[in-house]
Amino acid sequence: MGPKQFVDSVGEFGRWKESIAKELKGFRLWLRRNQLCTEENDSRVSHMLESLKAEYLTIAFAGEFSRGKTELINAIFFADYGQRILPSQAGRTTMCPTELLFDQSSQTSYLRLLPIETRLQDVALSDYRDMKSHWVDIPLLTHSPQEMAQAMQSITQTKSVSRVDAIALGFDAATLEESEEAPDKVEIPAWRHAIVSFPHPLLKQGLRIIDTPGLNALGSEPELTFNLLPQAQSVVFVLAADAGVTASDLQIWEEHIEQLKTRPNLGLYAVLNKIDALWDDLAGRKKTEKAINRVIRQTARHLKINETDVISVSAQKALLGKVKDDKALVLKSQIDELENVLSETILGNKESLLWDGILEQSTHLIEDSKQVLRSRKEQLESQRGELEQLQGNQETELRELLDKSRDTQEEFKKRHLTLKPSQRLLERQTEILLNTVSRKTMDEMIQATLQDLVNSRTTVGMMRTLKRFFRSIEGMMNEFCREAELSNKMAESMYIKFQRDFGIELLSPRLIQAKKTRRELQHVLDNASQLNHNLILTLSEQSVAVKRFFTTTVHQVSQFLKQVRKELRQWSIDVMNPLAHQVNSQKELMENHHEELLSLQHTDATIEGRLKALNILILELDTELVNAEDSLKTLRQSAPSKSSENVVEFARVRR
Ligand SMILES: Nc1nc2c(ncn2[C@@H]2O[C@H](COP(=O)(O)OP(=O)(O)OP(=O)(O)O)[C@@H](O)[C@H]2O)c(=O)[nH]1
Ligand SMILES: [Mg+2]
Repeated sequence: MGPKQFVDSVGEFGRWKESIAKELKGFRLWLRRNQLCTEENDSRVSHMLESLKAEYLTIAFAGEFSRGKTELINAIFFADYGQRILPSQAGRTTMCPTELLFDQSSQTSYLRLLPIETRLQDVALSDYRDMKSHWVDIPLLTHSPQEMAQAMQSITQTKSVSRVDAIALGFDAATLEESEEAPDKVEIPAWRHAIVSFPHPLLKQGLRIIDTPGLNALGSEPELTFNLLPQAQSVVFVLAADAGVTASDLQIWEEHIEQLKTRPNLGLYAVLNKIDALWDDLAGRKKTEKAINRVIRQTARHLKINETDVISVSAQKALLGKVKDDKALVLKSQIDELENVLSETILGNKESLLWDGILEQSTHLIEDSKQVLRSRKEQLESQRGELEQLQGNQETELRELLDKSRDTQEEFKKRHLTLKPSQRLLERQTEILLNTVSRKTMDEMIQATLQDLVNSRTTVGMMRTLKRFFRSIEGMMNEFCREAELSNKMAESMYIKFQRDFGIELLSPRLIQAKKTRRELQHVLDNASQLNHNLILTLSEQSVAVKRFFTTTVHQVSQFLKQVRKELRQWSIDVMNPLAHQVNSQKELMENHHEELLSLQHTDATIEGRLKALNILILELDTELVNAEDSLKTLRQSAPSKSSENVVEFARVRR
């Protein structure tokens, strides 16, 4: 129990990933051994291996300012440094969203800051990630906690600008604070986003922590609500026990957090921090407990969640207790419960998400490969059958057999040619399908909308334009579904024709799940509408709000479609591949066999010799089929451990 628990489960996650990687690498060797490691197969395995490496486990902290988000992060993750690493103090402290992670591609630790002025550009936050030149890098000296903490102070930096400039940058006029230096200026955060990379053991295992500032930071950076929070495995909404649920807590909850409840695989928790404010040594333990429970009940009622989803804790005492090694204080802070819940949901969800993707892909790959081997075996058996019949009268029959083998090869070549047109047809259909969701289609929609946005003078007009934009996306998806259905039909009939013409069994082709794609995009749009609604409510400068919202939505949809196009291209390869593999494999066997027959005629090689060789080949194939089956079985058995099944159960109860 205790802090070790979290470290342990993250470590387990790392080991689990390693064991899957090992199995996949073994399978790649199997593919090579059986001449099945085509470029596509090889890149699929590599892709799976990479996805294992890159996956982050993300916990995001959100809530009004001064509730203790940053203190909680210090207590859970950085107590070992013996001091506060992230700046946490009374009043507004964290000024920009801060990501803590371990960047494998960087040799050194860093604090990377994105200037607030980048908000003036119509570039989404996530696109800035790859543009290093826009960020300011501060090296981190990780051996010295003091210097680390010192560097982190940048996260609290602000600057003075005019009110007009602040509004143009997307800040809400109502919440702007007057600058102390000049009365006509206001104080705004100096940075838009911060990324901290350093080799903390948990971060090295793939954990990513997101700290967000309070005070409407979520409102002025739509991408946070839209992108960063929903991607997390756990979102922790922090409240303070001494304040209870205030109006501004509730506003943040309703506008940015509550909607996450519907997201599958996301653990959402309310944390009631600062319970030490309710500790009352004079009144005794029982009374204190009662007081805490009362606040928990109120919190649950206000947020409309279960009482069991409210976790009470004292971040400050937890940090103090850990630093001073005061076990009783750590226990009293109740930090253990929060750590347990986080480690269980976050790891369980991540494992199963990652797992679904890998299991699906590797099952395809293994089943396809097995099918090729099975056909190979069939052909070898039929060759063996023919040779066995031959064993009596060699001469004449051998000649007949040679003629037959030549004919079969000719026939095979001819059939192969007839396959081309239907392949080309499917390729063309894939192009048409890709076109329905192309960048160009999207660009045209964006341009039209932008034009209308500029022309419309009222918010109502702008909203109407946005609605039209949403409708045109729906239209695009309908078209996409129609074409996808056609593509699926073509793939199916191509497979049927192939099996009939070649007499080779195939697994049924993978189909495009167009309806699922449409549903997913709808989800993206629903979230967007919700956000739009909230933005219009919060930001006083509505034209700025609408424009920012539009940029973010467009970015989301574009990213989504990019992924769809990528999947479609993969689909087309996946559908064609088995045919090519089968044809090549059969062709090679036929040629081989023909040569062997020729050598029976001209050399002193014997039928018995050839039969023996065939038998060995068949046996080898049997072994390799068993090996493939074993690979698949091992992979299936590596499914997220029992503990994560409990987590699913647990999460269901908690919701
Ligand atoms: N008594 C008490 N004070 C706490 C506790 N946790 C945090 N605080 C104090 O509350 C103040 C605010 O804490 P922060 O961690 O900076 O709060 P935050 O939510 O990160 O605030 P912003 O960064 O401004 O959004 C600090 O002075 C902390 O020391 C706690 O459990 N008990
Ligand atoms: Mg903070």
